[in-house]
Amino acid sequence: MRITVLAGGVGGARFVRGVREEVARRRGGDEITVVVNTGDDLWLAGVRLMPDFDSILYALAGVNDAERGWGRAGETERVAAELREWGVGWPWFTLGDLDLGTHLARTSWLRDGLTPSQVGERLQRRWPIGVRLIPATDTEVDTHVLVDAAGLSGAAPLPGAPATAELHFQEWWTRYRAALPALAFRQRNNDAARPAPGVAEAIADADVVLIAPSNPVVSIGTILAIPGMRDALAATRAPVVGVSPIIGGKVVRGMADACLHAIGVETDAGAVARHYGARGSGGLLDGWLVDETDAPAADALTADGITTRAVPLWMRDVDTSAALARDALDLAGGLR
Ligand code: GDP
Ligand code: FO1
Ligand code: CA
Repeated sequence: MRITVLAGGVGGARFVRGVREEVARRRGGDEITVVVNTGDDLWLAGVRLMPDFDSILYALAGVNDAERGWGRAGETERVAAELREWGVGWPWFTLGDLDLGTHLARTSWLRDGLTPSQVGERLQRRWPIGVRLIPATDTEVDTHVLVDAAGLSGAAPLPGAPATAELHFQEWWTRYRAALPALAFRQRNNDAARPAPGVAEAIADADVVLIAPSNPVVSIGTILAIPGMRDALAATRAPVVGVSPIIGGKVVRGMADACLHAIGVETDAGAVARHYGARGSGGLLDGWLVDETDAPAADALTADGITTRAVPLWMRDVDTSAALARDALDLAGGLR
């Protein structure tokens, strides 16, 4: 069976680890392709970072810092301390020493002329992670956040200065912790973007497409916004099943609530499903998993064309992640 997953960083990594585990327990041999969000990517201190790609790569290789959710286990920060002294990069954004090795390798290969997806292939050669990771696009579409300029740190705005400002998503999140209300999210250069080689094929040829419980706006939304992506998802014969990142009206971690608020969607498992939409009416989803605490939403969603089941959604360890993957695959199996 060919399983294609759309995913962001931490929620994506936990879910994909579960899919890999569930496939191995069944019988193995299934092909898992993960289309990874690239909206969080950035240039910093002369190197290219791909945070969601690296989060999944490190987690599947078992070399991630599980507590923090990003970067490497056993990390040191000697280079970051030097960069701060030089005033290079962002003082609130730490590039760990081991992690910097990845960014230097990636940047070096990009400068040799490789595309981000080719670089991604090379990075995966180091560890036998058992799945294929592909950045959603090879075009740089870094997400920027439009905010009210009055909320920014620093001097008071000059008379006549623009009332709004655009920050890189990473500045909005790591510097301001999403406390500045987002007026809009913009992916620079998105019109010129196309799905990376292999992405449209992985969707078209899939037996099942899974939408990880990732941020619906800046992870999944960013993938879906790439021209050609929605058409590929609409055309596939595979059922498309999503998992809610919202449990009991709350995010499990991260800033999805602030992102959803910015686009006028309630932080609620049913509201996220309706935002994605039923495939039968031009949307994304055939099936949707909500947590047992959100079971009351299931019947109405099913009636609206999104077959919804309530199952335990907390991914506490590899067993609970695998159980969630099994529930998603079972739901998809019933929809095929
Ligand atoms: P990011 O790129 O690191 O922000 O990670 P993703 O976009 O892949 O996922 C972020 C989302 O994962 C957040 O909205 C969380 O609510 C969700 N999430 C994290 N852990 C869990 C979990 O155990 N279960 C579910 N259902 N969602 C989770
Ligand atoms: N998140 C932080 O909150 N602070 C950091 O200093 C930080 C550094 C960092 C470096 C490399 C990397 O791949 C990710 C890093 N992150 C950091 C995580 C990242 O900002 C976001 O959590 C994700 O992009 C959101 O998905
Ligand atoms: Ca992310």
